[in-house]
Amino acid sequence: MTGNRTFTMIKPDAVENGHIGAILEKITAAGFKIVAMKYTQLSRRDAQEFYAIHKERPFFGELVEFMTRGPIVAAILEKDNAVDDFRALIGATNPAEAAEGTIRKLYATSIGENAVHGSDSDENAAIEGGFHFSGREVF
Ligand code: RTP
Ligand code: MG
Repeated sequence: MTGNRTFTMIKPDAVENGHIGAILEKITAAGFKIVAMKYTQLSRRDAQEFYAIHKERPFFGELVEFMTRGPIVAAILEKDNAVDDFRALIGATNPAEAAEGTIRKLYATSIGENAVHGSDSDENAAIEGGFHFSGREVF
């Protein structure tokens, strides 16, 4: 059992393809409560910092280009076991390997452009939420 919050982004591909509403519906139908949310666009510096853990990976440049090319929806979600349950809801990084009914299976187009982000640990959920939201923006 992990903590009760996770952080997500609806990535630029899913925003461009008109999937914000459907993805938020899946998230709330799965029992997550939205405790913070904003429509925003990452700067190059934001994306480089957010994905710093991947900076040596061959896809890092592509990832920064992708994540900055248009607006995203950023949100903090609350539910028991939030991190693990949300990663189950979004499915595998590569949509071709994602389980039926998962958000990536339904809305992602490729391993790079995979519709949504989900924190991978309680510690990162707190860091990532703090990166996007001040205390006054979390309810
Ligand atoms: P995320 O952090 O976005 O929730 O995704 P994840 O944990 O499932 O995957 P991660 O390994 O953390 O990778 C972060 C993001 O980098 C892009 N990526 N591209 N071209 C590639 O081979 C590749 N591999 C990863 C994806 O946008 C992935 O979500
Ligand atoms: Mg990750």
